[in-house]
Amino acid sequence: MTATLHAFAESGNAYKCALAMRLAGMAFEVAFVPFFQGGARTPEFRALNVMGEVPVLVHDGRVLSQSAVILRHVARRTGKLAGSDEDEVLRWLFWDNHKLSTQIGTTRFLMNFLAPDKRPEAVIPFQQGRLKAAYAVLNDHLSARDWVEGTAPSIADLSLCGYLYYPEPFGFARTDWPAIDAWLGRIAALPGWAHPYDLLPRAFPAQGEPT
Ligand SMILES: N[C@@H](CCC(=O)N[C@@H](CS)C(=O)NCC(=O)O)C(=O)O
Repeated sequence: MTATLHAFAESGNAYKCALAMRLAGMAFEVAFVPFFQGGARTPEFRALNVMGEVPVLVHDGRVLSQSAVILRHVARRTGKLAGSDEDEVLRWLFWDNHKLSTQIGTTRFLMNFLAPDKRPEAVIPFQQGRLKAAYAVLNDHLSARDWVEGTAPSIADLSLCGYLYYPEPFGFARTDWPAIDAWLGRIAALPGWAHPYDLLPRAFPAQGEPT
């Protein structure tokens, strides 16, 4: 049965799952979640994921949430992108969830998607400071290697890169982090790679684009 990803393009957590399925050649369709209209807070969505979080993957009678769990499911089902050391892959998935993707998601939300009068201005530089330390860790790790784990792209790479292709500002410039920049280029060169805004339906279409 074809998998259904409940998603919207501005979600880096949804993007990393969509990208993994695309690169692994796993067919999926998208159920758009109108997140900014409360689409992850409805009783119907809570019945899928009590956490009220996007993404959710429905596949073969299973309902999976948490991008790391979905990524692992894709790797297991397709036999691709699993990496060579399961513990090391898991280690980076946890680190990404704790120190990178979640922090970027919050910072980018505050800076771009929240009404300016509701923005907690003091929080943003604090978050950006924490993120700078995380970019340094990732940049150091990638300075002597092509991929986060092993010698081929894995779900660890896809989890970590999930928020780093977006155009909205959140305090990250690829040019400041040469090893991250080169690695993002390597991922974007993989056959089938697509930018988040070309892979999933957007909540905020760019000005002038059809909705
Ligand atoms: N650790 C989760 C994070 C998921 C997450 O925070 N998703 C955002 C959208 S990108 C969300 O649904 N946020 C709603 C909330 O925090 O209540 C994952 O990796 O899937």
